[in-house]
Amino acid sequence: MTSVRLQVVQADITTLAVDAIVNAANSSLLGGGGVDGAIHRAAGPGLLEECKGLGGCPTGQAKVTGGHRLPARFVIHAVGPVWRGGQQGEDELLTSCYRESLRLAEAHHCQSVAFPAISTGIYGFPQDRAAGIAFAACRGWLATHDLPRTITLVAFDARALLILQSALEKDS
Ligand code: AR6
Repeated sequence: MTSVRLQVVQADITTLAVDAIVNAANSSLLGGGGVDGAIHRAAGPGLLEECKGLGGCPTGQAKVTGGHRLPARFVIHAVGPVWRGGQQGEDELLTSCYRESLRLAEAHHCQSVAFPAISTGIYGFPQDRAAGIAFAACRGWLATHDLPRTITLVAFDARALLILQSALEKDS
């Protein structure tokens, strides 16, 4: 039964006491605005110091650091695609972000992981399309893997929550 392993909440992801939170990073991994800025502010300067040693990350891939001052033990920094109209491999790259993040979560024995809506802010990916991709990628993973046990998709505001809830209903 995968349904209880996948949930939607409205929250500031930096407050969640899960094993790993995912960051919607850019390929420098050196911080930015949106959820990336919020995570770096909440984690403190040690996170940037650790990120400096990672050598960046290509789009569609992810790298892991400690959580520093966050309640989460790990931060998985995933680099989503910039939306360029949908014909530049954006869907596949976004799917890859989720799968690579889950692969890292599993490798670090994470029981619980929380994702923001990667690429749907500054990178301009349409929110409903991104929600469908997120659910498909997470369900596909959960069907064949025991870890992480639970995945939380985090909506930052009420509109994002409605979009994720309607994608969850369509998908289940
Ligand atoms: N908790 C949960 N979700 C959040 C939070 C938060 N504290 N803050 C924002 N969101 P974005 P992107 C939501 O723009 O589109 C950065 O500069 C937000 O409402 O953070 O992947 C990076 O360095 C939206 O739904 O990420 C990159 O340069 C979602 O998180 C670039 O932005 C993603 O929005 C990445 O752009």
